[in-house]
Amino acid sequence: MKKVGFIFDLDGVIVDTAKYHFLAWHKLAKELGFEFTKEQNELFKGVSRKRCLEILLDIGSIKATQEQFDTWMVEKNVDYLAYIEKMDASEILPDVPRVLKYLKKKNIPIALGSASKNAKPILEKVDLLPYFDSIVDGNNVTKAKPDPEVFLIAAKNLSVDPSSCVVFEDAVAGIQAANAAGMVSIGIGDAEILNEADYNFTDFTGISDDFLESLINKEHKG
Ligand code: B16
Ligand code: MG
Repeated sequence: MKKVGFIFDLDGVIVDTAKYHFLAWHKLAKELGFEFTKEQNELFKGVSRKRCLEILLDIGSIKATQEQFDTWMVEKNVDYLAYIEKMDASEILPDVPRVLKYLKKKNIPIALGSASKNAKPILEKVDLLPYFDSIVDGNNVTKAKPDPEVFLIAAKNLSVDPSSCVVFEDAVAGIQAANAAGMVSIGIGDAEILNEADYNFTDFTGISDDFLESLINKEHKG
């Protein structure tokens, strides 16, 4: 049987850290004198920290010196880290552990492919780190999603051909990155928004063992 690999995004797929990112960005915006809304926070999903700050400053029509920019990047992350400090396994999204356990039992290699530079401590906090054979995150990439780099590095680390990898993603840019890598893309969330995905599910409760089995045995892309 051809070896397959499974790659998971973090925020919006394994845990909902978007709410903590929002609180930290909202606080910074307030300090800078403007409102940042939950709707605007949607634009930040799957986007790097640096790019998020650029968008935030655009929203507030604020011009920053390099020094201010760097200070605000650090400040936002310090606030975000204070929120994730309190995270535990109760914050794992529904049925994610069942899917990870199923794949582990079948000895399927598993990687994380996230834009976050805080991915490892978050997985540690929620007790899921042992499931992952490779962690590829914002510290390992030079190009952000929709560039396929993050998933291609994950495939390489798992020693699996990209066309035999399956990616779970909640962001449009993430689905585009998986498709660009030639991988099977599975959208988690709104199917209308993630309409470029090969398959769509609202969350992992809809992903049956039979479906996982079909992905494991399927002739993949390529
Ligand atoms: P950090 P993902 C992304 O996570 C978030 O969706 C995005 O909102 C955040 O800006 C980005 O990580 C960077 O996070 O500030 O922790 O490095 O969806 O790629 O897992
Ligand atoms: Mg995400």
